[in-house]
Amino acid sequence: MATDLNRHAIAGVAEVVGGQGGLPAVRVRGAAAEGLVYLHGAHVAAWKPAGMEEVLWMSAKSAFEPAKAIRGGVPVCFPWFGPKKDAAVHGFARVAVWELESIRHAAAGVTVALLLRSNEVTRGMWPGDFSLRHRVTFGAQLEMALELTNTGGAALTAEEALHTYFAVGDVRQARVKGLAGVTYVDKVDAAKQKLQEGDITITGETDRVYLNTRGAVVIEDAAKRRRITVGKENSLATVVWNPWIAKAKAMADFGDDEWPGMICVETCNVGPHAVSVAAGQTHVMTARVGVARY
Ligand code: TA6
Repeated sequence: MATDLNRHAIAGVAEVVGGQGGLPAVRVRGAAAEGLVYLHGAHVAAWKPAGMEEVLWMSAKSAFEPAKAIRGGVPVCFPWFGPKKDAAVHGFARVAVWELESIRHAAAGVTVALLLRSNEVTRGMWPGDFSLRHRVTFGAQLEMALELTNTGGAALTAEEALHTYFAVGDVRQARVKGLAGVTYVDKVDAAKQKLQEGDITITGETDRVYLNTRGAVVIEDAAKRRRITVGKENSLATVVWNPWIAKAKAMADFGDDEWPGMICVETCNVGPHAVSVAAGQTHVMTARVGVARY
């Protein structure tokens, strides 16, 4: 399979390889960055800008199996977010096999485009007719554009999230800046709505959906002395998550001692911000990640 897909390869820059579990993935080794994205779930699993350490976190316990989501990197959550009766948590997109549409090499970096289209299987789980393109550019920045086109005859409404796991030296020393004054749903306190005062610090299980926020967020990682900036376009919600001790222990694909090394900052349109797309229209949600030492 990888050899057939290598018609898209760019010599010395991008090739399709057998990744973990034998799952096909595009490995990028560009001048500006290295990266890896699986066709399974269009799942970005690595991004390492030149001269920097890896920015994305991956669990050493992650499964790499067709029916399971990869733990870490950037799960694509669509067309729903969170649990759903008799269906996969966070939707079916992250456990589907996406088509490799193209690989392009330009000044900004190497862009890999993957495509998921509705079919009778997806319609059995969710009625929308759609094409979903995940356009990932591995460069000095990591840019991820999720392009949702309504290919049906009626409006559709969907939730979507780029559920990004960032690597930090110690989450207990990290701060998340940029959400002060924003209202959030606290999912570890009966979904109460609260107001964020100052920077976010992680002192226990943290699972918050920040509402009506378009701004960039900065993860200040004191342990690694680096700042990760997460900018976005056409996204009205940002989720911040760390499972802490008990929840990490409860997940088979998450090492008991891994939780201090990660934090999720998720670019999304979920809950009241689910996106509605008219027939024939396209909505593009973009996340743009940068990293710098300080
Ligand atoms: O985005 C945070 C969250 O919704 C948490 O509630 C937690 O469930 C996390 O996603 C991971 O979900 P997953 O299905 O990947 O284990």
